Amino acid sequence: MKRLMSLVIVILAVCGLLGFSANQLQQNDAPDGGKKVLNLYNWGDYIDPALIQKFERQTGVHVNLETFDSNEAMFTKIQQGGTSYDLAVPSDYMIEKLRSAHLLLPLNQSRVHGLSNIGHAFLNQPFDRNNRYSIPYFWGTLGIVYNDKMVKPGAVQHWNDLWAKKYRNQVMLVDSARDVMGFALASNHASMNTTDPATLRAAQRKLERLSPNVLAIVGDEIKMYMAQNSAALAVDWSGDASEMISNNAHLHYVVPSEGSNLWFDNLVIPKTAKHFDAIYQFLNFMLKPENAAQNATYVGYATPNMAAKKRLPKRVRNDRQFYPDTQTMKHLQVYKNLSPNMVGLYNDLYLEFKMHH
Ligand code: N2P
Repeated sequence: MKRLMSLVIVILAVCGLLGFSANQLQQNDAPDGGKKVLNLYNWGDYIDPALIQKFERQTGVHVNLETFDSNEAMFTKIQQGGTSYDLAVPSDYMIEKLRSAHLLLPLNQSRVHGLSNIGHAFLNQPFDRNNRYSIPYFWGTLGIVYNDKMVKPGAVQHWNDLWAKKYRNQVMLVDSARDVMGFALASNHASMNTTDPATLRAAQRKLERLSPNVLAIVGDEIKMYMAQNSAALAVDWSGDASEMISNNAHLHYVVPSEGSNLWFDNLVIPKTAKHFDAIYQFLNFMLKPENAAQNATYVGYATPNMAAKKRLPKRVRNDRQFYPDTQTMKHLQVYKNLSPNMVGLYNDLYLEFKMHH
């Protein structure tokens, strides 16, 4: 009986061990029922679908792509933890916020190959020193798109120009609290990172006065509307502008000289990540110059990958609108990670404007 008992114990122990190592395997390689997968959480229209297919063919990893349209929406989803994303693409200030909320895993630097392709200016940034958590993906600015069928070239140079009476129902805005509050602040020559409630309220009141000119506040559809000549003006990000321009030669992009936002979107590993082999395969795939160049050509945003940039046509890589020089970059402002109270105020004021509109 005693022998039988010990046999049972040994069998149970072996089963336990097997179960445990299967679990371990799942954590490291996550076969997910034999299928290798990568759960990618990205902005809409922010990766060439052909590249995803190429990655899947090369690695046998199936990519599940889910998209978001604002940093704030992405943060909430990651915080809720309902979906285990393996990689996400937040901007600068949001990387800091995710990190301080303990929602990111540090990178295993020894598994990352090709970081030397990234330009120095994009590494070791204040929002992530030594790139402990993030790998640069794209970067860009916020600015004004105008259609020369309706706006005289040179007539729109400053944020304040958007308020001109003649543009009634002619302005489209990209739906992003920080960016809309941001350009209203910049139009008042205030910091886009202000934490002064009175300054913020003044910017909000000014936005209310823009309402008669605002035709719509929209997401990625903004590119389609502008390409179809549906509005004279739009406030949007540089790469969206470049995509629109490639579809409609009447469109142009201006970054107001009194100030605008400069942003950096980086790949990070959310805490809930599971598929580590796939994660590093994907990071290394995207760091390859030929892949980063193909992606930049498709999405229209500026690549921080210098080896990839060299492969782009001269007219693209020398285009100062989409690759501003360091001098211009100095006049631009990177968003700071503000306190939850401040973020709340920015959002409330923005929602008030949206509601009245
Ligand atoms: C792409 C959105 C670009 C992200 N649709 C701007 N940070």
